[in-house]
Amino acid sequence: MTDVPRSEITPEYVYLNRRQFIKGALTLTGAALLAACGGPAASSPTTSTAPASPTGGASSAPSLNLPASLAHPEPFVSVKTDELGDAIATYDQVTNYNNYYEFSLDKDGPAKLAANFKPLPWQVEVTGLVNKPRVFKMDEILSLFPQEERVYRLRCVEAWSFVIPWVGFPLASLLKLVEPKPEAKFVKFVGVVRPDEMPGQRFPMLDWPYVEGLRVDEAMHPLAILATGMYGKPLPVQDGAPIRLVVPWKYGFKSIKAITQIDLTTTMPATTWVKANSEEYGFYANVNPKVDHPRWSQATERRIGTTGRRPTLMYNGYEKEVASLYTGLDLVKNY
Ligand SMILES: Nc1nc2c(c(=O)[nH]1)N[C@H]1C(S)=C(S)[C@@H](COP(=O)(O)O)O[C@H]1N2
Ligand SMILES: [Mo]
Repeated sequence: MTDVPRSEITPEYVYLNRRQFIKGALTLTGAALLAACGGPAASSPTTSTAPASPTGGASSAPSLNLPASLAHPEPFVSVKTDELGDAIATYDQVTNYNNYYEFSLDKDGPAKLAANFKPLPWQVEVTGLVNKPRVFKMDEILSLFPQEERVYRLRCVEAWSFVIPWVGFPLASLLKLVEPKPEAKFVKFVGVVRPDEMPGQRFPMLDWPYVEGLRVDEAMHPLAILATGMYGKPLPVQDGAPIRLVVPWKYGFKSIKAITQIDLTTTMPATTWVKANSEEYGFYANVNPKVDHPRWSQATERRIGTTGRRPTLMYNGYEKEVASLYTGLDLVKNY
């Protein structure tokens, strides 16, 4: 698989998901839909019917042809480390040590409670200051935006971290499709509210739904992705199924899970952790070893699965890529 560009590989789960969606559609509406969908595509999920990429043109349209090397239930990930040489965490580590207060305050709580949550069907509504407001169903998201793997560090504000192989697509691709108006300055993300399926939401430990936000220029940065998978599989419920934000240069709480709405606004959104405690959590939340949390140092961190502590990197190691977003900004005031 070394001669196949990674961006052209369809992860196993994208293939499996489409097959599931197609199977579901057939169950619902039978042969009529098969005809309406154009026959071969509906009956053979290995034939590509995906439209051209909204950003890259026809040449980067996703292919549904599953490479033989991926025709097995193994992780999509083909590298073992991040670009700094640090090991990717194991799937077990990443799926059993989570922050997801809709479920539980315990790190192993979300994994234990995940089975009651139904990530499909799902849709993401894009509203506010855009020329083309739109509701994206999950299968549309998977076919409109070529899915690619991104190996990123995730650094929680609590000073622990993981290296995670996400699968997803640039948030910018979706935003370009809906065409933000010039007056849009912020992007607000809204999480799901399902107290029946998420026991933590039966208690007001946070103000539900979970809300996060970015400036539009941050949201358009190519490192910011919407993740639909990890380790070449669909996102597990405890990691934000079926779709979550990943902004690798910011503390983990910015990377909101289970997104149902994306709203473009002129004013800075009131985000969950700022509302909960604005002394301790700011809107920017850029990883910064020199700006401590009021109750602990941010100079070092614990990489889960390893011993000892390691220095925290400015912008979580993505300084070269993102520092220019913050030229002239006082990083102490704008924590
Ligand atoms: N909806 C929602 N998103 C959330 C959270 C949450 O409680 N609810 N926790 C955040 C925090 S604090 C972190 S560190 C990351 C953890 O992501 P992971 O569990 O996939 O490692 O998710 C973030 N996204
Ligand atoms: Mo976090």
